[in-house]
Formats: sequence, structure tokens, C-alpha cells
Amino acid sequence: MTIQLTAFRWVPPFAQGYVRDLRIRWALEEAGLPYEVVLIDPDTQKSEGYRQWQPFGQVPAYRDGEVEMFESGAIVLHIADKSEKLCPRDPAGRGRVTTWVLAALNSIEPHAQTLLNLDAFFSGQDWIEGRRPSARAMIDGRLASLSTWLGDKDYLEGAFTAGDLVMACVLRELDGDGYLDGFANVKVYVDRCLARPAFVKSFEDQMNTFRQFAPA
Ligand SMILES: N[C@@H](CCC(=O)N[C@@H](CS)C(=O)NCC(=O)O)C(=O)O
Repeated sequence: MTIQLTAFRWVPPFAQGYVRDLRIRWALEEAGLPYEVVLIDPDTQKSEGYRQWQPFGQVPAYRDGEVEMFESGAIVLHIADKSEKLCPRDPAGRGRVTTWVLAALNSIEPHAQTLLNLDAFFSGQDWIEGRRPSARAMIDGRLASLSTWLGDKDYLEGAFTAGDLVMACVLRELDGDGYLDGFANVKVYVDRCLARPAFVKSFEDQMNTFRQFAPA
């Protein structure tokens, strides 16, 4: 069967270009694997049938002839197993890719989201200014460590892998609000990842869907 992944038919402008099906589209584009996008809406999200595929009603969900999956990191790792363009074939190299995908999702994304969510979801509430300094310090510490690791490397392990793909997706959300400005090599690294043709195509494909289904 042709690979299928789910994406939203439309989301509000603040989320456009950031919905996590982008990670899967990008991985599939890098790997050169054909796929079809199954567009869903809030009714589908709530449906029993979709919850059998994605228990939380979220996107992305993924299936191919072998597996049915959810969680973007797990799906990207599954796709990486199919292509040397995303992951070396040797166990040592594969181990490094798994490590970086989990580092992005487990050691950086939670802190990035804590900071970003203050303004995205709690804007105007008194308490957020008390929370902001510690949230900022936490992500700055992670970014400083990442900056040290990167040094002048082009990618986390030298050549592009699925680890860079997920890391760049996590970091670009911080870049949008200027949080990478103090980490020049991290910023250049994210720009390098996002300049890849596979990202540019995936981004445009997601945005085109939202343009096509924009409410009148
Ligand atoms: N950890 C999940 C998170 C998925 C997620 O947060 N999806 C968002 C879009 S980016 C979603 O479907 N939100 C709608 C909802 O939670 O109802 C993953 O990485 O796949």
C-alpha cells in the first residue's frame, strides 16, 4: 500500500507551518518515498475509528504495509530505517540517530514548549512574568550545551540524519520568537536544515492545504 499520514485540513494561522505532520512529510521527502496525506477535521479527531489509529485524536498518524503508528518521533525513526539518507545502516550510527531524535523530543522540546506556551496560551495572565525567567534559563542552558556540541559541524553527527530533522523542527519554533539569537551556530544550523529542498517542499505542501481549505 502507499504510505498514508494524517494532517489537518485547516488550523488557525499561528499554527500553520508548525503542525507535526510536517516532520513526517519532511522525512518521506528526504527518503524519496511516495505517500498520500489523509486530511482530517475536528469530527474525525473525535471519532472512534480515528482513535483506533491515534488514541489522542492528534496528527500525525501513519501507516504503511507493515505498521500503523502515531507519535512523530517514532514515525520518523521508522522511516529512517528505510533510508540511508536519514540514518546510517550500521548499529553505531543508528544508535546516534535514535539518541538525537530522543534528545530533541525529551531534553529540548519540553523546555522549549514550556517557554513558548507562556505567550501562545497564557498571554496577558499575571503569573507568566514570574514563570518566564526560570523557563528561559532552562532552555538557554540546553541551547548553550547544544551550541557547544555543534561547534562548527554542519549537522549533529557531521552528515544530515533524522536526528537533525527532528532537532530542527523543535528549534525552529524557538527561532520564530528570537530565542536562538544568542546562539549563532545553532541558528545557522537550523537555517541550514530548513534550506534543504525536502523541508521547503513539505512546508509548502502543508501551507497549500491550509490555503485551499481556508474558511470563507
Ligand atoms: N507527541 C505527539 C504530539 C502530536 C501533537 O501535538 N499534535 C498536534 C498538532 S501539532 C495536534 O494534533 N493537536 C490537536 C489536539 O491535540 O487535539 C507527536 O509528536 O506526534
